[in-house]
Amino acid sequence: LGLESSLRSVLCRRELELYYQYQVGLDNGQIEGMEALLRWKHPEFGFISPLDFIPIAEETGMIIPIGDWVLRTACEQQRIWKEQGYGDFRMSVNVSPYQFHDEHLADHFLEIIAETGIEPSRLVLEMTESLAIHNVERVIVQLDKLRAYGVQLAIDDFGSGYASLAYVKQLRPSILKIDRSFVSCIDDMDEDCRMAGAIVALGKALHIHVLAEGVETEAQLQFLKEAGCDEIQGYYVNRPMPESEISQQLGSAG
Ligand code: G
Ligand code: G
Ligand code: MN
Ligand code: NA
Repeated sequence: LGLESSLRSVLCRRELELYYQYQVGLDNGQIEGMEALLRWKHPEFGFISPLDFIPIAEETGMIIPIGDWVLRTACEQQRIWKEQGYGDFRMSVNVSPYQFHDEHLADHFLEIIAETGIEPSRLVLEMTESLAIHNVERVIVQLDKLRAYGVQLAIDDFGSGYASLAYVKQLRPSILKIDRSFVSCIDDMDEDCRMAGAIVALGKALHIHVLAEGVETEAQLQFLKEAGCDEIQGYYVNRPMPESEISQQLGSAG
């Protein structure tokens, strides 16, 4: 209950911050995208993980203003980095299926996109395969509308949840993110690591970009590269970092 009431004032108290993590091309080593990852700096409890407060935000409806804040902040940041000459990489924003309960979500997102000046095709919405998608038809209508403007969809944690191939066919993602459970086991060369290769093959067959998340070792990187995976993201490349640190790195890489 304590968390719930402080979550209500989290935006006006400016306690939320976005961290960013690179998504790097395996063929060129370039930054192709950034994932925006939400952090809550609670004055009393310190950092609270989105795993702990997003479910409360979903139950209380706070996910709507918080989701809007995340989208606006991330899109603005993409435009700023582009203007600074740091690159025109994609910006990935995590969205909750609950946000799609609002049937005007697409129009609303398009407004935010227009206001921030990001090129719609540079925005990727990351959505986890989830049972919370009660009304798939409604989600598809919203996604189709956004897609008409060029906004991309990534299926997050792919392979770990409830996604069937029918779901992939319906939602038409442009990116599949291999769940990190299929990446961490590459080191052991056990059965599970064949899943990563299988998802890459699926992506190739369906012309969907494949990104492996949670890459922590050189061995994982090499395995994924040989499998033909398009991009990686993970501690091996960088930890999620605040805007100031990313800007510093981008500036000195120039
Ligand atoms: O970065 P971290 O490990 O703390 O993220 C934990 C989980 O929280 C991940 O599943 C991630 O997708 C989710 N998450 C991070 N940022 C956001 C956000 O802005 N919105 C939503 N809905 N989920 C997020
Ligand atoms: O579910 P989603 O993919 O949006 O969440 C990404 C989560 O994974 C974030 O919490 C982020 O901090 C975390 N993460 C990013 N890279 C790594 C990694 O290499 N290893 C592990 N264990 N977690 C990672
Ligand atoms: Mn994600
Ligand atoms: Na993920």
